[in-house]
Amino acid sequence: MNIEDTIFALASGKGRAGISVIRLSGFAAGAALSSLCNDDLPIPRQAKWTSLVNSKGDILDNGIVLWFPSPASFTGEDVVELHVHGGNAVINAILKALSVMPGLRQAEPGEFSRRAFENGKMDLTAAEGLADLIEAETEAQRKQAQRQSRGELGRLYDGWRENLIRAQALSEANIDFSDEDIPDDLTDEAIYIAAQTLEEIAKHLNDAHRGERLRAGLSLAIIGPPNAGKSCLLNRLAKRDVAIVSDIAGTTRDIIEVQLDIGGFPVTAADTAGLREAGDKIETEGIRRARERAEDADMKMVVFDASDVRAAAALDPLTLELIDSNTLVIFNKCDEPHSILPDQVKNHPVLVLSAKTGEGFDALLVAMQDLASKLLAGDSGPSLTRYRHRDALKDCLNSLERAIVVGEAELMGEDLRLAVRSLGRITGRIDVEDILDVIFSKFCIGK
Ligand SMILES: Nc1nc2c(ncn2[C@@H]2O[C@H](COP(=O)(O)OP(=O)(O)OP(=O)(O)O)[C@@H](O)[C@H]2O)c(=O)[nH]1
Ligand SMILES: [Mg+2]
Repeated sequence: MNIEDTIFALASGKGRAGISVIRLSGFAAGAALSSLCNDDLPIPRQAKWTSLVNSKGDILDNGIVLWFPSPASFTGEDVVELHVHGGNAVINAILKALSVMPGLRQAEPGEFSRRAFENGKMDLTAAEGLADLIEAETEAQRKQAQRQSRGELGRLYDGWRENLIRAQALSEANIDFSDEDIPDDLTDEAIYIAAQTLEEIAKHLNDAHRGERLRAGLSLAIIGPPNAGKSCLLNRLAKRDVAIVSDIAGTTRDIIEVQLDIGGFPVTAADTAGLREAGDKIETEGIRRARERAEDADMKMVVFDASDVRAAAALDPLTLELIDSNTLVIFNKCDEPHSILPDQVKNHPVLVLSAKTGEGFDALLVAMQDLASKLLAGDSGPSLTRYRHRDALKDCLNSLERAIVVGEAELMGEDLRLAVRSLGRITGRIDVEDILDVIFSKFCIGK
C-alpha cells in the first residue's frame, strides 16, 4: 500500500441502481474533482449538482459531487464523493476517466478504512465494527456492530490500558527512585490497579462467547428419529421448500442449512438425517454428521412424532441422549390423533405443534427467541467479537497474573509493560503492522 497515491473506488454495491457513489481519497482528489467538473472546487461538505466530463470534454453523467477537504473527512485525507446514476456503463466511464488521471489508482479492499485508521480517525476495533456493520443481517448484529464502530469496545480497552500504564509508572518509580524518599505504597498501588484490571478483564472474557456468537450467528441443529417431521419443520421456519419431505423414513441424508432471523438474532438452522441404528452406508454417514452437528450446535431442537404409537412405550434413546440445557423439545404432528403427549421430557417443557398446519408455531418462535437471547444477550457492556481480541486479552491476563505475584518492582514493571502491549495490539495503539493486512484485506473494495 502506498499512502502517497490517491485512491478511488465504487463505494456503493455493484449492479444497476438508481444512484451509485464513487469515492476518492488522497492529495490529488481535489484536482480530480476540478477536472471532472471542469470547474473550481465546490464549497466543502455542500452538495453540488454538476456535469462530469472526461479529458476530451465528453459529458459522462450529471450528478451530485461532495468535497471533504482534509482533515474533516472519513479517511482524514482530501475526500471526494461522486453521486452518479447507477448504471454499469456510467460507472465504468467515470472509473475509466479517473484511472487516467495522474496520481490516481483503484483502491484495494479496505484501503479507505485503513487510511482512516492510519490517520487516527478510528481505532482497529472501530474499523472492525464498521466491517461488521456492513455484514450485519439482523437487528442484534447491527446494534453490536454499531456500538463497536462507535468505538465503545476500543474505549473500554483503552481505559484498561491507561490504568495499566499508570500501574507501570508507579512500579517503575520504585526502581528509578529507590534511594530517594518515596512512599512505600507505590508498589501496593500498582498491584491494586493490576488486580482490579485483571478482575475486569476476566469478567469480560467470561462472556460465553456472546459477541463472537452474535457476529457469526447461532447454530441450531434439528435432530430426532426418522419421519418425525424435522424437514417439514425446517421448511416452515424458512418459509420455503428447502428440504425434501416424505413419508419414507431416512429421507434426509446430508445437512441442509438455512439462515433465519429469530427476533433480531441470526440463527443458522440445520436439518439433519433421522437418528436410528439401521441404514445403508450413506444414511450411516448422514447420521454421523447429524450427531456431530448436534454436538457442535449452540442450540438444538429435538423433534418427536407425537402420533407415533411406538413412541408411547419409549422415546427414541438416540435422540433423548442429545437433550441438554440449550435444547427445545418438540412433539410434532399434533394435528394427528396422538397417543403420547408428556408435559416434560428430561425436565424440559414440551412444545406441542404441527409443522404441517403451523399450529403451535408462535410458541415455538417465542421459545427460540428466548433461548437465543439467553445465549446472546449479555450485560450492558460492549462484547468482544473476535478471536483476535480474546487472544490478546488472555495474553494480557497472563502478564497481569505474573505481575501481581512477582513482587519485585523491576520484574513487575516488565510484566505490566507486556500487559499494556497486549491491549495496545487490540486497538492498534502500538505497532501492529503485521496484523493490518490481515484485518483490512477482509473488507470489500470501496470501504
Ligand atoms: N400430520 C402431520 N404430518 C407431518 C407433520 N410434519 C411432517 N409430517 C409428515 O411426516 C412425514 C415425514 O416428514 P419429514 O419432514 O420428511 O420427516 P423427517 O423427520 O425429516 O424425516 P427423515 O428425513 O427421514 O429423518 C411426511 O410424510 C410429512 O408430510 C405434521 O405436523 N403433521
Ligand atoms: Mg428429513
